[in-house]
Amino acid sequence: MINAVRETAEKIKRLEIRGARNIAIAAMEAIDEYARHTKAGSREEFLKELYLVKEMLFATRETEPLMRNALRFVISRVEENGEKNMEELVKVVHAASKQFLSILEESRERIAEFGSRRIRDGSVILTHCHSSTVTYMLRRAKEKGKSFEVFCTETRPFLQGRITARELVEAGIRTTLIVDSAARFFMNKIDMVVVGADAITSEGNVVNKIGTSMMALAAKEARTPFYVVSELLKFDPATMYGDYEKIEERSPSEVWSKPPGNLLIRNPVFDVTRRDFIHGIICEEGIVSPHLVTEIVRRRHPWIFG
Ligand code: RI2
Repeated sequence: MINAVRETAEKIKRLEIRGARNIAIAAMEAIDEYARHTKAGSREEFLKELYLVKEMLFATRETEPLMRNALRFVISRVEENGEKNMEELVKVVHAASKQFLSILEESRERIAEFGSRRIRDGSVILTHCHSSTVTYMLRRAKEKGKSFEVFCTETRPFLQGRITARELVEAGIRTTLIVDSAARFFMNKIDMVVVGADAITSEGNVVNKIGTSMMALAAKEARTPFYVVSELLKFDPATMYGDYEKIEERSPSEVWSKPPGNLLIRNPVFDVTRRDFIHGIICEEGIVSPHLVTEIVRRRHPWIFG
């Protein structure tokens, strides 16, 4: 069964499974499936196996605190449970992974409600990359009868913006695709920028797809409100205790498959948008200031701090 986990891990690495939320869901399914097929004979052995699954999934992509929080949530339930019976322990993993998924689902629903209320009729919205949380919120606004249009960037080098474009067009939302570098050109027409997040740090900074911080700069210069749409579950507790959020850097071949020899290419996948550029984080607690995010996470999901 470890091969099934390895397969999930490979899919995450290759971006076949992508987006923080989808990655966390895949990790929950993988650990649950693994537990159900375990051959471990004792609680200790079982825990060792779960740690192995965790390490394998943690190693896939560096900037994925949602997945890390999800796996810690499940494994801590087994650690805290004195049960020695294997069947019972497997049930603990199953129940905890299901519980995490339902917390994630509930968060998305609440975000869609709060975020869709913030959208004004007739507004023009700009988004970057593909965030399933953002598109869900936009679709909710459309369902509620709000009239608005969306500009989305194509998002080099992996072009996830096309996924956003397709989803929005299918939802009947007037959508315009632009190249990333056209963001400032259109900014004066934009009423509101909304982006997703991969990580939220203890200082209220947000890590999201490369280019996000440039869009935030452009938005600030044009005095356009810039919102992050994210579950608080993407908060990284390690940043509270001194660690920096690691920024994944991927293969140069994603930028240029056959470059001239000796050319150096860099391909960081995420960047950090400082809290001063963020109007608000649209999250499961409502629309909150990034300055307060640590306390709000502590109130809503105290377990994240371990
Ligand atoms: P949801 C994506 O990263 C984007 O940066 C997006 O904003 C973020 O994940 C959150 O996506 P990648 O996995 O969790 O495509 O909202 O590198 O779907």
